[in-house]
Amino acid sequence: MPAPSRWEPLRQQFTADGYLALPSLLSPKGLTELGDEASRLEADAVRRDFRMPCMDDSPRHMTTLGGHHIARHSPTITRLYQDQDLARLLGVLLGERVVAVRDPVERHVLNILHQPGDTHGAHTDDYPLALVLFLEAPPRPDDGGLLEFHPGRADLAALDTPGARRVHHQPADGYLLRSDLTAHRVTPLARPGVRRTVLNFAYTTPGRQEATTSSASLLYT
Ligand SMILES: O=C(O)CCC(=O)C(=O)O
Ligand SMILES: [Fe+2]
Repeated sequence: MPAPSRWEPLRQQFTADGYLALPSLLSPKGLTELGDEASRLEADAVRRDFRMPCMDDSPRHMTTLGGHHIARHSPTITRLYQDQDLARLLGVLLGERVVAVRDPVERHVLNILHQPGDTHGAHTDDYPLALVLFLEAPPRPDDGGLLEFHPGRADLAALDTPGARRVHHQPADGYLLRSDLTAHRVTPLARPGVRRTVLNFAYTTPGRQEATTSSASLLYT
């Protein structure tokens, strides 16, 4: 029998929770490079303030930039998204082969919360895996900007029931989310002067390339 992979405990944890923290995923150099890219791209990002009809009218107060724009203006981010070693590792953690999302809009996006009350309201994603990379984050948990999710529940109401979890992240952290089956949202920023900037890389499994909702086109085009 082959020795169990050293990733096996993490795979099990990810399967159980639908969430896996990846603290200090980015090196200091990686954080600086991606942070510079994000600052440059932010000039073209678009302010969004609306409720998402297909997600129980949950609020979106944030500034976003879709993957089609990122692909045109950031070879660095595109290259990182397509890194084969990264896709292989995500496949080990999911327990299935992982491939890039074909849709240029949703495959990699930039989400910026920068005003008090800014929030990315409750939803599930179209594709099974979200790898979220933190470029900026509020310093303290009571500053808001927490990821909130409910393991094993895709219904958005579950976010307000016992068992929902809230997690604070720092710049350079990442996390992996089983984002199609796990209801999630980002809590509102609680005070002026704090910012939260993430890159979200969406991945899928072979043969699953259809978006299931119109939410990405409403938020990113
Ligand atoms: O910003 C986050 O932590 C979550 C991002 C997210 O859920 C998304 O982009 O679909
Ligand atoms: Fe999401």
